[in-house]
Amino acid sequence: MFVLSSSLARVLTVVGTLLAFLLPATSADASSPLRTHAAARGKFIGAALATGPLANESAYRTIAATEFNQITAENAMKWDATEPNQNQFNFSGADAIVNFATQNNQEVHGHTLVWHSQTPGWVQGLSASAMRSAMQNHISRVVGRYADNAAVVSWDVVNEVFDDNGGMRTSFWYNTLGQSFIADAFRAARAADSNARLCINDYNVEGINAKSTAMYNLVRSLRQQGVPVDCVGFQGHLAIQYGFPNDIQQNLQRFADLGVQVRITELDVRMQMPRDASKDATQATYYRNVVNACLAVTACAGVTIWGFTDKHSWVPDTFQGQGAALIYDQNYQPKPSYNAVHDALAGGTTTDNTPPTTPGTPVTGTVTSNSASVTWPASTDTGGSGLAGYNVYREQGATDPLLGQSTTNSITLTGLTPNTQYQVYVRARDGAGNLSGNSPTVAFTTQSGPGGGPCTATGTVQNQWSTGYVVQPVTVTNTGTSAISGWTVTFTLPAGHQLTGSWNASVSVSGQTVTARNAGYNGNLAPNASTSFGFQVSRPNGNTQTPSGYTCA
Ligand code: 9MR
Repeated sequence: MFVLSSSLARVLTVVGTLLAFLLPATSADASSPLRTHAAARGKFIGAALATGPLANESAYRTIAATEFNQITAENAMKWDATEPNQNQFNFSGADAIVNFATQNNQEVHGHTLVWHSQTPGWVQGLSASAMRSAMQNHISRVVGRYADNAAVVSWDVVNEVFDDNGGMRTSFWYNTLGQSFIADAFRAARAADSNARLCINDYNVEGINAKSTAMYNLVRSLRQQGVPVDCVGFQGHLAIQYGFPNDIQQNLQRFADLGVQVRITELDVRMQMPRDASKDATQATYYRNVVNACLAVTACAGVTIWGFTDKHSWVPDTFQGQGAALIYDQNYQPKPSYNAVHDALAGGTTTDNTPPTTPGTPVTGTVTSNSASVTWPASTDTGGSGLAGYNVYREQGATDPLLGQSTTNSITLTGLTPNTQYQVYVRARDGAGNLSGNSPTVAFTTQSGPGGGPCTATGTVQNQWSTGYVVQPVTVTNTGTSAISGWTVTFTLPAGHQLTGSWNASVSVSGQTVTARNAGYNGNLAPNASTSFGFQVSRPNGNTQTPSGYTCA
């Protein structure tokens, strides 16, 4: 009888798993999730997961399962979680992550075995020989637990062993054991799992600099000594205010040329809050560039994002005033950075010709003399580039002016003309510039405002007799290029003349100066439009003078 050796069985299982996630279940199209596109390119796209939201939030689980084919435990496999007291192991969180990944056909990267942070005090106080034994025991137990698990394929064996200048970090590991703890840790991991890919991981090593060069020299030297370093992890905690490491591809390639696998292990791109469209766009470019760098390097296995939703991210807790570092917002809506990752993985070969759905009927909120808030049922976009925002137009016949743009399904329109009726409608636009159909319109009228504008007034004497006269019409014309919503005409009565009546205006007299303001119904004048009012005056018998000095404002 032919019996598979356990290690051969394991290899076959691993191969099967790899094929399952590398081969797309369906061919990728614009609406496919990230993992489908990544698999089609032979890469993984991953996310670090936290056990709390994984247990408690279905939106978190759904996106984690749907979009990613690789998972890293954000905290659950660290020493303080797995061995809080010496030889008392707790794998509840780690198992939850591994089980989730197994159910969803995802590979797991173990993070992390030997680190200066999140390591219990009992380890830090040990003597050199006890610390070395404790480290080897920890690695053996943690790696050993998942050695036969097909989902768990790689480990961060040592994490962040360099300082930022390229020297060795003077951690308790280094201070107690010297640099030898690194090689010992890799050997212990290999002994615990002969198949897992063993990585060294660090931050600020994405570009070519003193720290990444120190890492490069260490990896080369360890491999020359036969230490089983298979892989280098570049964390990728970036910030848009500090610039992009433009030599990232070149850097990945120089490590690849040492014969190791490379991977982006903890990508996030933070910004100074608050978010805005321009920062989002810069962030999206950073994400796109990182993914493209990995795609361009054959030995780059994939990209893991450090979380996926801004709802759960380490950034705001660590960097005051910064955040929004991930590809979904707090409400699990994909951001421009999601589209950037998606489009990069899709190879830019997908062209989005599908416009978003037409927005629903808008409704108005607060309307003032020069502003109006408008809200509408949102659109969706399935074309791949994602919903970018909305344009709000005024219905005006042949060419409808654009009144404003919004990235959300509401807007406060400003700069409106007082006492004016507007009919507005909304069109959604996607990241590729496709515009949806027009929503139904909503009508509103702005309130009366102070009005005013360039205008002229001319009075015509219609009828006169020896003791009086009628001026009709006093023609008021809007001579400006925009509508006005009110006017004030002043003129002077000759000495001894008295106003005895007026119509179509609200008139007051001070000395011989008459001030006529528009009535409620004739204040609005479009450019070049006119209206009129009239008045009657009595004068001394035989006086033939009439008013003069008509001015309009
Ligand atoms: O995201 C992790 C956060 O929840 C923890 O509080 C923190 C503790 O140090 O570790 C964070 O993850 C780190 C990762 O393990 C190693 N590289 C840097 C990550 C961000 O600090």
